[in-house]
Amino acid sequence: MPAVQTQPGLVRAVQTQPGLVRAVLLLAALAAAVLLFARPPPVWRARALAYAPADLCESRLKPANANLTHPVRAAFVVLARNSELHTLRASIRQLEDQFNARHRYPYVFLNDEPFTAEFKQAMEWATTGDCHFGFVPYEHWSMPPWVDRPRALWAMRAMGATVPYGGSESYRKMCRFESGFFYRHPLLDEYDYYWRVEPGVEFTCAIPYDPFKYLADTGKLYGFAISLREFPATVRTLWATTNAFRAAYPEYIAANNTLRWLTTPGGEYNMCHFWSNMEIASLAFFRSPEYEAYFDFLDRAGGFFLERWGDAPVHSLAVAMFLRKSQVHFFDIGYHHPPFQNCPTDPEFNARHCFCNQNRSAIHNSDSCTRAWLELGPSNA
Ligand SMILES: Nc1nc2c(ncn2[C@@H]2O[C@H](COP(=O)(O)OP(=O)(O)OP(=O)(O)O)[C@@H](O)[C@H]2O)c(=O)[nH]1
Ligand SMILES: [Mg+2]
Repeated sequence: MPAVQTQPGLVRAVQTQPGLVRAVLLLAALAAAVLLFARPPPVWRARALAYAPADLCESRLKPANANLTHPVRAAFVVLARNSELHTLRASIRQLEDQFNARHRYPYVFLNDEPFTAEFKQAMEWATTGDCHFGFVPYEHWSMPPWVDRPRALWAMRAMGATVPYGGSESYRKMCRFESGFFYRHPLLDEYDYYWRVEPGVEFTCAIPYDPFKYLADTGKLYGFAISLREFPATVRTLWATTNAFRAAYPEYIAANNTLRWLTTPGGEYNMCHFWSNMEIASLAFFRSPEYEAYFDFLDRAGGFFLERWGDAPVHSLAVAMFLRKSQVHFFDIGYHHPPFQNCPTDPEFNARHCFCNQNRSAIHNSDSCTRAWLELGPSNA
């Protein structure tokens, strides 16, 4: 029959040998299902891999620290690449000599790739505190699926070399991680305070007291050494998004907040931020419902990738919204993250305990916001 001859081959086959074809189709469907669930897309796979026990804690505890108890549950937190071993070791040697050899606070090292045995051994030897090495899971180190990736790549190309790391996707992943995920890493669960340390920084004075204990004793929640102004191109819509957050969650904004420190007379963001590469802070602050709601709100807006929102302005805006001035402390310690530094103001302390030049301190720079912070005065404390 002509009608049968013009039918597509599959239909014809179903009609002539229905049992066989149905079996083949069933097998194909089964194979597709197996493939789909055995090889889920990257985010799902990462969730299964996240925090594999072997990555969590590979440290051998230093025998001398077996019975050591600290006044505060605190740790240094270092995000670093294996390739930064030598610059990091130099920073840690200074931190140990100026402070930690007398306290032996532990270290948590985090990386989006597994640390090498060489890196771990070098850190164990450079430090007096116990070392813990952690892996950052994929979902904490990636562009989230709701961000328009072609638009983000276009934005990166457009920003390119106009600002530092303007064209870098990995820098954006780092900023997102330092904004919203470092404090959720299970290796930090046993700590209440953290001190962020980066490869290549210098500690240029003795630190004759315990900054962790200082925060705990005074009830302060956030400490910084340097403040600066952000590159406006990196945060074009951060202030508008923050204002949208404030409108959505008015109950989270502290009555006597310090938003006035980072706003212009016209009510815009003045770009001031605490330089987050050196912050000593309460982890409870970051784990609070208000901070997490703020980070999630920003993350949904996509600005970590569609622009280049830095963790420093994000932390600072959160501090300004959620804390009172009396809960924030300027640590006048000797600290150098090129190209800026803080060198203590007290001349005698400086002469006795430092190798920095006070004239070079960032506080004298017109881009510093530290004087403005100190001059906010106790009125809203
Ligand atoms: N594991 C890992 N760590 C990174 C990566 N990118 C940056 N970091 C770490 O994140 C922190 C901030 O990165 P930096 O390159 O120092 O960024 P920055 O302080 O804004 O700029 P510079 O210090 O001037 O380069 C440092 O502790 C780096 O070691 C990365 O791709 N992988
Ligand atoms: Mg740095």
